Amino acid sequence: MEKIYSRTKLLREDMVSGFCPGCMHGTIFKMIGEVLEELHMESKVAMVLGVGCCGLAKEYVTYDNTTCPHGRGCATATGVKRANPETLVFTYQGDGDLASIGLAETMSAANRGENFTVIFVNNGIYGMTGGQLAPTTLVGMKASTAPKGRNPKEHGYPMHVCEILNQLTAPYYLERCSCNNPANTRKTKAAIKKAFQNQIEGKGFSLVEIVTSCPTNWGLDPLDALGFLEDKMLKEFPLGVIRDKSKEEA
Ligand SMILES: Cc1ncc(C[n+]2csc(CCOP(=O)(O)OP(=O)(O)O)c2C)c(N)n1
Repeated sequence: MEKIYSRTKLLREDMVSGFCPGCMHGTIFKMIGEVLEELHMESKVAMVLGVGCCGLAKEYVTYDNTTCPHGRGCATATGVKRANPETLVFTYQGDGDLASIGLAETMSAANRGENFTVIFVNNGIYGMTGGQLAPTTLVGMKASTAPKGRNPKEHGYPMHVCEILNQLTAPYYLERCSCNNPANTRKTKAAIKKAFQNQIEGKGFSLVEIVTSCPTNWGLDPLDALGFLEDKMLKEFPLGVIRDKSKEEA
């Protein structure tokens, strides 16, 4: 019989997923592992982890990684990449990490066009610490720090990271994806691969935003959370390529 699928070797075999039902981190780690194998970068990669559920990736992967203080992913990745230009460096960060406490680091690294990749997992909430309001929380969406829902007068509006970074000159590639269905999951994998290839070719800063669900902190079961993601999150955060400088070069 023809073998049509092999599990990526870049995920530990002795670990069982500890993520909540309906969480999409496991799917994303799997795709990252597959892409690294397809690009033959298994031994030439360094992942820089944010703090939060995202940071739990270190428990599951077999490749080099480091965790940095909350929000400092892009600052740390700048150092790792500049010191090791041949290494494929990427950050893996949540919305609280990247867009709240780490906004300055993210903007500054993007503005400098640093040659690394950012995987930005947007679940609209602070996951690990119990569902506090994040910069990406939707208007009206409840959070533990906004029990009546996000009120723009008090909390401002959801922040669109890709669109904000698109105001800068330097970023090379910005795409927003999701893992809500198989077709979009495949597109996410293609976006991650493209972002890594850009880095290998020395093109500069790429960011792939992945809109995901957090059933536990949204207070929904996994299926309802998927419905919320599709009906509400993807309306606020429409999927697609926001910038691709390779198209301008062509
Ligand atoms: C300097 C600092 N401030 C606050 C915290 C507490 N903290 C840990 S994880 C987290 C939120 C993470 O949320 P997010 O980045 O959205 O990631 P997720 O858990 O949703 O993947 C916070 C505030 C910390 N560890 N360090």
